[in-house]
Amino acid sequence: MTRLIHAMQTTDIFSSLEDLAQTSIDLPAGTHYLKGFACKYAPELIVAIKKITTYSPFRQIVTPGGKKMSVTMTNCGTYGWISDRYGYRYSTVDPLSHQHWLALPSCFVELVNAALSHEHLPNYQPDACLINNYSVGAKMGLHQDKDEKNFTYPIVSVSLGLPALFLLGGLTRNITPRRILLQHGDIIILTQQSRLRFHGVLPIQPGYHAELQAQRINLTFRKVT
Ligand code: MD3
Ligand code: FE
Repeated sequence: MTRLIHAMQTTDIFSSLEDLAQTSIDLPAGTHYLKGFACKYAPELIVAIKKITTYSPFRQIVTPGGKKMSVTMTNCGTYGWISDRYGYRYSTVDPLSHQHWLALPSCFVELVNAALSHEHLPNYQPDACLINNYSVGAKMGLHQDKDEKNFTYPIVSVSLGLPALFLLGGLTRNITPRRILLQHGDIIILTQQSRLRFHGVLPIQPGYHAELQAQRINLTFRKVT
């Protein structure tokens, strides 16, 4: 019932039918899609994000190839994901401030643990949270997440604000990705056979969200070490 109401309130470019279909679509093994799971946590998450971005502001990332990403990023937790001309890596220190990242807020940890429990997945304590900020038009090209030491820990992703079409590909780049609509409050968990899938995000379409205005924020939780 909650899902239906959620879908009917959708006033973006995606049709309610496509949205409803995706709540029952069969996802590949190791992909868990929790529609709207984080909605009730969102106000608290957004307050915490404001505190984190005041301390470590969103910044544009340069890839080792010298290209600027359209997504701006920051981090909290023991490890933050960073990139510069020397490559991608995790660092305990914010390269802008030379200070450690802020600790994971308790509401972040509680949400991750609630989502993992809901899916009957083993609990773990994330040591990294990458916070991606998408303005209208921002996108993320197909890539794999391979900078972590142990791929047996799931990645938990929380979407807030404007919707996005998420691309979930295969274990090689040549496989046509499927498109999954990620809306405010949706959680996707990637584990086992899906952990190393290629994935990306199509350009964010113009829109307005009551809590985040013309912005999409994605929280990605990981265990790095
Ligand atoms: C599928 N972020 O930060 S989150 C990233 O919406 C990243 O900001 C996207 O890809 C975003 O690296 C997607 C969902 C996600 C995260 C990790 C994955 C999907 C994944 C790892 C393997 C397969
Ligand atoms: Fe990724």
